[in-house]
Amino acid sequence: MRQATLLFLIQGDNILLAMKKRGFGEGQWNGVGGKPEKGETLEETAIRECQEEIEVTPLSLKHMADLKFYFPEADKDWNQEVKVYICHSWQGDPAETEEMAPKWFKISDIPYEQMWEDDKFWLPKVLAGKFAKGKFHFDEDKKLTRHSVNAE
Ligand code: 6U4
Repeated sequence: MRQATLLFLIQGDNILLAMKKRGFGEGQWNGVGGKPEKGETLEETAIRECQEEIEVTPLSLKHMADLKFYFPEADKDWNQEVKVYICHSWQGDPAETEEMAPKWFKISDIPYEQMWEDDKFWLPKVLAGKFAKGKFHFDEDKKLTRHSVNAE
């Protein structure tokens, strides 16, 4: 299964989400991230994708979740195992790029209805400081059909 990263900047009671302007998850708010390049560790991927997508360089990463996403059309290579990181210190100010448009939200006001449907099941746990492990199955319309989440 292919691997990918997802990273959220956190500042006090605020979380940085970014609107995906193209590609997988287009039109939804999410963290920043993507697939590793050859020879890269996943932490390096998380840092590079953050630089590329919102022009911010993370200075510290905390690994907070391991999520597996399954889609029915295996040939499309959408199935992925995603490592989620949060970041409390970084260099640079979030800026819009071709791929993503960043925006700060109150943690109490996260727009779950405009995000991947799985997010509401695991992101609150991560934001409460728990490490989450989850499996999520989607149908052809990218609707969630079943899931399981463990958090400790
Ligand atoms: P490229 O090759 O850059 O065009 P792109 O279509 O931008 O690919 P990719 O694979 O780089 O997408 O990144 C997908 C991003 O979406 C990763 O950060 C992981 C994240 N992601 C995938 N499925 C998700 C899901 N169900 N819930 C979620 N994030 C998901 O919150």
